[in-house]
Amino acid sequence: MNTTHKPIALITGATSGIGLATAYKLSELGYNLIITGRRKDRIDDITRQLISKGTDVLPLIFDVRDPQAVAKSLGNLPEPWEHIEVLVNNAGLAAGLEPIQEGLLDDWERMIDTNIKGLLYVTRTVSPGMIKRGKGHIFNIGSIAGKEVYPNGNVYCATKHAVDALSQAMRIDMLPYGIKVTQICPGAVETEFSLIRFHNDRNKADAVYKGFTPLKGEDIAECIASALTLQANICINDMVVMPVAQANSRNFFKKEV
Ligand code: NDP
Ligand code: 8X3
Repeated sequence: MNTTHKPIALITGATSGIGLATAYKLSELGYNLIITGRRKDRIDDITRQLISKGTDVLPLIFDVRDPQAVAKSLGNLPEPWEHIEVLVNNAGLAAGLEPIQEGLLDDWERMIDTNIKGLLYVTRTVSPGMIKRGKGHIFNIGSIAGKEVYPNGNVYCATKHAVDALSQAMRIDMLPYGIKVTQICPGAVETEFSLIRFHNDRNKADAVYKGFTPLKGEDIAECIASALTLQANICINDMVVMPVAQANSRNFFKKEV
């Protein structure tokens, strides 16, 4: 229930990693939160914790790949939850790391449907309210994989290049309404990302972060907060954020482990 007159932020994929850290950061900044994800147990637990910090929370369980579920969950929000000022399009994943000729169709569908179509469904539902109120800030979580391609990154890189293109495009569309669009493009962030990419192979996932200090979800939440708290006349369009030990998607400085 939203009982206080705090601004409202919606974060997709708040059950883990970057989305979870962003929920806590925006709670600290004084936002009431709509948090989403598919794992109800986690959403319930996070909701309890945020409420104990004085944040009002509307927890919503749905799959961003399902346009009907997105419309049902976000299309008719009760007052005052419909007054979303900040949208963080974060829900996303990589599945698989194979050359194109060996890729699994199911992995491809999941990435395309979540990273591109899910982001579109949510934005299509939420942005008209921002336009009506003449106020809003949309964050799209892209990736260094949306700026470069790397071996076997094929479809994941394509989805994040699409996020890059959509961020530029929606910035143009939102221009007359004063709505900011910021794309955040992280390098390696240690979350559940690699575990999902490698289909729950813990050894492969852990190996990704060996020999250097990756970013944490909290680091990306700080970047979102820094763009969000600038003066009204400033918009950070694009932020590429790397661990110090990572120059680009392929060049890491790793210590022997
Ligand atoms: P996590 O796997 O830790 O978190 C992913 C979040 O997305 C979870 O909350 C998950 O919730 C949600 N999600 C995934 N699929 C769906 C779906 N179909 N419907 C609804 N929610 C979904 O990964 P990260 O925090 O690392 O990833 C967040 C974003 O950051 C992604 O877009 C990713 O591509 C991007 N990114 C990550 C980087 C990294 O190195 N970690 C680097 C660059 C970008 P649930 O399972 O409960 O539905
Ligand atoms: C996640 C970072 O380099 O694994 O988007 O694609 S990377």
